Amino acid sequence: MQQKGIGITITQHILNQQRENPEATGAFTTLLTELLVAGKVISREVNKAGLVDILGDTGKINVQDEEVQKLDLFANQVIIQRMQHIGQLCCMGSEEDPELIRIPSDYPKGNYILLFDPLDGSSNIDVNISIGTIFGIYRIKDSDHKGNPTIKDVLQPGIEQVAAGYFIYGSSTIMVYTTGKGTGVHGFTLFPSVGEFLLSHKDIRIPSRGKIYSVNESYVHYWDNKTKALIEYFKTRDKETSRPYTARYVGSLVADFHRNLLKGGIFMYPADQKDPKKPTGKLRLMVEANPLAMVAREAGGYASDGHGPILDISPTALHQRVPLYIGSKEDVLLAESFISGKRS
Ligand code: P6P
Repeated sequence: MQQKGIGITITQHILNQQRENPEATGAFTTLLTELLVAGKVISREVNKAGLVDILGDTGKINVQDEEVQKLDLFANQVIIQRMQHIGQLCCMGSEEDPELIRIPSDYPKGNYILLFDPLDGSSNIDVNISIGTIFGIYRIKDSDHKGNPTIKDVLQPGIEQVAAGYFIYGSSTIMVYTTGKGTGVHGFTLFPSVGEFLLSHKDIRIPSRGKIYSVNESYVHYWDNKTKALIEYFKTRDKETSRPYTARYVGSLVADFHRNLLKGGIFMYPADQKDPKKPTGKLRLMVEANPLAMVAREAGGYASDGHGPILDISPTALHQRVPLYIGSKEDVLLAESFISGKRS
């Protein structure tokens, strides 16, 4: 009887994509392959966090004024140290670092820019809720700058990403990514016994409309009336439009996004008056919204700041925050109609 294969590894999938891309030089393949190693190392530490004393905070505060958990720091270091020596990047940007991360002078530079949130949802680390790594990859526009890139080289609209995706460290570790241009969104599950990510979710398509809404409703008194009306809409009984929706909110963006990507639904982090320093909400454009917006769009969904596509926003700062409505296209367009005032 023929031995059942282990299926397609992500490495094979990336090489297949490279073969289909005539101008591919293998640089991108090298980049993604090394990112996979970083994901495996982080996955191992996340999964044994309960056993090893790396829980709890470091006492440090990051650029977002958030307590840095030891695993945050570890994940950040793993990605930086693994990715800086492969000769494919000219710089990096991390949610944990206020400034651009330069490639040390003794390492070769490349034409790609990696922006990432090393461990999103970190407040859930010690309660064993799924957390994740989010990444977006750009190509520097002027390769003459790759020796000394500036923030201007990095602040590109999300539509310019050449790839984007995330690792979700949960009951299993799954890597979901897309290289855009209609290549689809694919998910690969890590088989620790094999040490490989194997294709488990081929060509993910998000339902055009869902039945799930995800938002932290404890902030209702910090929202404006349009936002309140939108959330009320999802809670209102209406047989014709299959409402109310079901509320699901984990408090870990990658976990909430991944569930809605597979099942359909909308995740919302509206602008709020909770923190005067963050009037446009908590989530970051460059390392959270843009990568997930590319995945959503490539899977047939949509991501908006409430007025237009996330991917069209011209960034003004590495850590700028943005309201985020992301998921099933019809649900996000409806959210946009409420927030932009076209509908009440
Ligand atoms: P709140 C985690 O800290 C995070 O950045 C996202 O993963 C998550 O969606 C959001 O914050 C939760 O924020 O304000 O609802 O606790």
